[in-house]
Amino acid sequence: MKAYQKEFIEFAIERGVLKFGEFTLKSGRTSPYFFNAGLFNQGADLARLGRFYAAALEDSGVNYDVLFGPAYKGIPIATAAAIALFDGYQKNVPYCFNRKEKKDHGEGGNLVGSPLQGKVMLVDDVITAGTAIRESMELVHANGAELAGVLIALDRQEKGQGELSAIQEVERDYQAPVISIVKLNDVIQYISDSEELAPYVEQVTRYREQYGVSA
Ligand code: OMP
Repeated sequence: MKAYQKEFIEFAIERGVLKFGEFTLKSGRTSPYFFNAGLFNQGADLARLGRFYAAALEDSGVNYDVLFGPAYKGIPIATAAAIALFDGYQKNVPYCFNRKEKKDHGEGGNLVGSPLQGKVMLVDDVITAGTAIRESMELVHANGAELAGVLIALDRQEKGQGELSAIQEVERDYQAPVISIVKLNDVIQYISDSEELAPYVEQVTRYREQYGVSA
């Protein structure tokens, strides 16, 4: 685990974003941990969050033309990442986002910001079963753009519809990498090393045995 990844887990725990207990997921699975990116809800959080996304993106070496933040949670994340790429790496990257409600007056359409074209880096919070990503892909394709990659905070490393992880399915179906700041394996390593959180290791490991993938 790299230093920025450990710092990110610490940051998420400190802000109550990464929690341990019992949670029901969108997929119906009962999970011993949950990542609620909505609790990064202050200016300082957003500034730090943007720097972590930018670091993971730079670390990946993947090329892209535009950042796309799907409504709603992807919007502040893509915005913060674009600012951090400029501040930290002198990269002036175009970004755009969609509105969920289609506008029928003014400029029309449901995209805001830079045109959604070329190689798109889709920026979001978490992928579990991949449903949210598939919805966004319809927009990317409808605009004649292609997917450069998907950038998320946490890869839960869970099975999707079959034996592959939702992320492996996305990579297979769209031929593009999924980049994450941290993965479940990093979280397990982190809590194993923490006196306070070590009691959760067993439940989280059991969950990984039931729903996880090895890769
Ligand atoms: P999928 O659309 O199944 O990939 O799930 C992604 C969504 O699940 C996220 O956008 C959240 O709404 C929600 N989620 C989290 O935010 N954090 C988690 O740790 C787990 C989930 C989830 O419900 O699976």
